Amino acid sequence: MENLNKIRLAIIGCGFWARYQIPAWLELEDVEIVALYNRSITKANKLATDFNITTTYDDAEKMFINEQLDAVDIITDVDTHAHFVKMAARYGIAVICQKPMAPKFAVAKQMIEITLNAGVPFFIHENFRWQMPIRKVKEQLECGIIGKPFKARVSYCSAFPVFKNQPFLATLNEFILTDIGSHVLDICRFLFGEVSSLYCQTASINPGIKGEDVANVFMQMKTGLHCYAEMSYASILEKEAFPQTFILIEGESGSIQLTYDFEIKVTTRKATNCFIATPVLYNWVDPDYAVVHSSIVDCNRNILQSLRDKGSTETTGVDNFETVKLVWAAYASAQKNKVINLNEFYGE
Ligand code: 89Y
Repeated sequence: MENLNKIRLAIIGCGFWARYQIPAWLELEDVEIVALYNRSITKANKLATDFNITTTYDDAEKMFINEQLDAVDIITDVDTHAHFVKMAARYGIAVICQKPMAPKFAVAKQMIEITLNAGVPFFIHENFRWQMPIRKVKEQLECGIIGKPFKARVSYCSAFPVFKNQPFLATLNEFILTDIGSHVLDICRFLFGEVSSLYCQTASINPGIKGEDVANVFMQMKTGLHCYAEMSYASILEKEAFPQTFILIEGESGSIQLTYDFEIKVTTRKATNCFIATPVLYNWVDPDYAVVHSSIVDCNRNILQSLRDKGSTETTGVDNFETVKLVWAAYASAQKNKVINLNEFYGE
């Protein structure tokens, strides 16, 4: 018998990420995927068959008209996010959208305004902060064992050929700060709070792509903590670690390090304690992306809490807009070779 209490969800976009986003939703009991949209119906039909979903569309308007929906999950390339967010707002349907929110700052701002004015709940699927090892680092930080943190490094450096699975990324004029910077800078906010100023330098190493593939961002957080976020897809290293983020936090009484293969080391003057924060390995994850794919479930669960009126969501559009601001302040800093004071830059 159909469970009428299930959240009725439609998926917009059937590309690379939908293949993981869908099984991640299906890990949660009270969600039903009622329809898939894709501009090419063949792709939608293929995914529908694989996941036993009965209804597909190649016309999104028709889907909004025909289906009784509680929410849509937009999993298209970034340049069409605004189009579908506006459509959902017009139909008064809650909307979840992949990161990065938009290809440009002004478009993201407009998406926030449109959803707020329509009174439509708007969430960003920002999953890196939901990775098990990163949640564990936060727990260690909050338990106070290292005292007040004063300095941190958050590193994401790899040479993994991401353009094979996501060819669209190679065509972006602004690449690494929008694609991975959205995640890495969000992790910095998640761990250390908001930023007061930043300085960034970028570089383009891979001649086969349009945008920059290296970015180094130095931030002063509002707490006074110094945070260095480094990201690169041009780093040919002894040990390829894609898609792991490494973290080192130094505090007045010790340090916390997240290193290869999810090992966390907590050091005080007395000792170093190590443990492994292995992500849940669902049977549908691609081993190359395991820690990311696994975090999709926790990110979705947290969004579901709001859809069910049972709690709040960390990655709302409004919250994620603070990350969007960091991305575009970083580009401005790199372009002008200047330190950007966030409040002054955004006239706040
Ligand atoms: O698009 C990116 C993401 O969200 O995680 C890794 C990725 O697939 C390539 O940088």
